[in-house]
Formats: sequence, structure tokens, C-alpha cells
Amino acid sequence: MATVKINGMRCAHCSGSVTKALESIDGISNVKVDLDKGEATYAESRAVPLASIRDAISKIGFEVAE
Ligand SMILES: [Cu+2]
Repeated sequence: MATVKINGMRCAHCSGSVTKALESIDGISNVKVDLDKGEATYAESRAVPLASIRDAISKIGFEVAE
């Protein structure tokens, strides 16, 4: 499992959008968002570059934290 910090999530709608965006990336599955921590964890069936994740997240209006 990998974990990424995401800024800007406020509610279940946000976490739903983030889950969908991450799961649309080839190789990523099993996305779980923890709103309190502002984190998403996911399983990778291949090495997914952080840039791809950053892109998918920023496209929907959130930001991957450094
Ligand atoms: Cu929201």
C-alpha cells in the first residue's frame, strides 16, 4: 500500500472525487481516503509515478502535499 497526502478535502464528496480520480489511474486500486488525516492509501499493481497522481488530483481541484 502507498499513502499520499492530499490538501483541500473537506467532505465525503471530496473524498469520493479523489477516490474516483485515483482509481482511474492504470495500476491503482483499493483506494481509501482518510478525511481526518487528509490522506489517501491505495494498492499499486505497477509502479505509478507520483507525477501521475499529482496530475489526476490537481485536475479535480485538490493538491498533493509534499
Ligand atoms: Cu467536499
